[in-house]
Amino acid sequence: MRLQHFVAMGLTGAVLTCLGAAPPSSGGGSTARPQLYVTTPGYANPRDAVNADVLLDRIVFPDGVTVMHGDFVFPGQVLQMTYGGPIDRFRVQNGSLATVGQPGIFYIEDLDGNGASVSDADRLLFAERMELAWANRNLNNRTLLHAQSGYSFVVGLETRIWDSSFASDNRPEIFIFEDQGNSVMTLQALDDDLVPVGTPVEIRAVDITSIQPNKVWVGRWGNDGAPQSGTYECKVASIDLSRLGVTHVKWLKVTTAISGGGEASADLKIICVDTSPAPAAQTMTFD
Ligand SMILES: [Ca+2]
Ligand SMILES: [Ca+2]
Ligand SMILES: [Ca+2]
Ligand SMILES: [Ca+2]
Repeated sequence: MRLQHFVAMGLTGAVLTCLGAAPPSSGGGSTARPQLYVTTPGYANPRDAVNADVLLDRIVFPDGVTVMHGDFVFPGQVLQMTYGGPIDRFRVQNGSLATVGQPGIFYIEDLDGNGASVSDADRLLFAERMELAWANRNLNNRTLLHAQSGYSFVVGLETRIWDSSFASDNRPEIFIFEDQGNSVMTLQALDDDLVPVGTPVEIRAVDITSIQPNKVWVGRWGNDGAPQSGTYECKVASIDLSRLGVTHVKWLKVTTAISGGGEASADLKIICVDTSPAPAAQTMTFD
């Protein structure tokens, strides 16, 4: 037993060294935020890229741990889509000059071929559109809702993610990008049977803040996809899994609110990371 324990501790140390991490720290700095860097290929001024690619490149945590885009965990499935709002208001979108993600504007009501109303088929097809838009790191490729209405869905991540520390910590795992940071939504972890587990977390405008160290801007397009003047600031909510009351998660339910001040309708992109030691090693650490 003693030998097994020794081996397990050695493994934990090896994994942390591999990540280039200092040992997990519980000390101070709970307000320190990750730094999120974007690239805008072909555009020296990032604000000129708002009809093209605004690519999340890397996330640098306060302790120096860096996750490059190749290690991001994207949503892989969208299930149980609900939307009962008006037509001409809810869409998946991307810049017309985008090379990452399909360019253009896709309204939910149009997907079944009958643009007069939103059908069950529309909701299913829109969920597939969301999967495509969220499977990449282009922050322009996102959902947008222009109505005082709500929607909900279950999102399945490509892979299960584990908390970097089972206590509250400064390496959040879930990043929710939202235009202007003026929306309200509830995030709920689900188990593999899609049953709620842990604690629901309400994300309010105060939780959705400017990206650091530099603000990030995304595009505005009219109903026909034509660029509109100005830009939206892309803000982010960063959620440590401890806030959701779980140590790992693959399935999440997101429910956007229909009121809450400002433009309550949520414009979303979700990207996750996993900076944890191997799950078995982390479990051993807690023995
Ligand atoms: Ca329709
Ligand atoms: Ca964490
Ligand atoms: Ca944690
Ligand atoms: Ca918004």
